[in-house]
Amino acid sequence: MNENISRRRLIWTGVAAAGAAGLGGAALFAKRVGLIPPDSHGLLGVGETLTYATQRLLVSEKTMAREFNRSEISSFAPIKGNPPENEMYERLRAKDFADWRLSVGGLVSRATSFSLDELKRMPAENHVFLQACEEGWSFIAEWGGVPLHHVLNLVGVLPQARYVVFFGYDINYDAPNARDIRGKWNSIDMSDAWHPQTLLAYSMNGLGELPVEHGAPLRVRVPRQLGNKSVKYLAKILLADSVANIGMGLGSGGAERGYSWWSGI
Ligand SMILES: Nc1nc2c(c(=O)[nH]1)N[C@H]1C(S)=C(S)[C@@H](COP(=O)(O)O)O[C@H]1N2
Ligand SMILES: [Mo]
Repeated sequence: MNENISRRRLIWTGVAAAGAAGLGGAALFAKRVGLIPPDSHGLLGVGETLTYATQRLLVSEKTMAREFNRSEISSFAPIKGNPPENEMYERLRAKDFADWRLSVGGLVSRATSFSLDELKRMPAENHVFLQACEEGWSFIAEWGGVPLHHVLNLVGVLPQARYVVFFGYDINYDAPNARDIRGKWNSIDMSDAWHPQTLLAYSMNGLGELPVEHGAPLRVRVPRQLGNKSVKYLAKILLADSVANIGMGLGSGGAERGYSWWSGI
């Protein structure tokens, strides 16, 4: 048995034993070993913790999301969320996003901003994934872009980083106080952040660009989570050791509206 597996087994036994002693005990144990999601307080939180801890322990960190053939691409791609209605975005869009930049900062060695051209010159990949919304619909589409891990390596992620947080132009991403941020922001843990299939996508279904409604000029695609993690119209990516001071501190705008932060599929 390799070390990793035996550690997993040990931790899992601990969670199960703590579970037998009461749900609160399981949550406490999960917290000690770093398996606690950000929306884990209150009664609902105990369940959220067990779901997250169970998935993270039982599913290998590098489990691949299913990939489809191009022939399976859906003829219709539903849309959830309107393009940003603000002057800043309109101005960027009017110039085909030539002046748009993605800023990547927080717990990194070199905070950097990237133009769309710079991102397009990085190693590109195409993936055909299913995107499923928490509302019950789904579609298959091809996404082209640069793997998030490539950009993370360029900026140099500091060891304290535990979350990658995504902000789009349809919210107040540059609020002076991060606690005031509201709307469709989201965050993932480092397992999803380093995952080989997590993509910063600037192209859809072979178009060479993203249709505005699907998140132009750049969105993230997190293929092992529901669609809400795949934040569109990206403005800013933040590496953080905690999400407690962002918005209401639950790790995503969705969690503030009663959805689970963890949206594994
Ligand atoms: N910035 C931003 N990102 C977003 C949303 C949004 O409204 N704004 N909607 C989310 C939800 S709930 C889903 S299901 C997917 C939908 O992506 P699509 O419109 O390309 O189908 O985008 C996600 N990313
Ligand atoms: Mo969604």
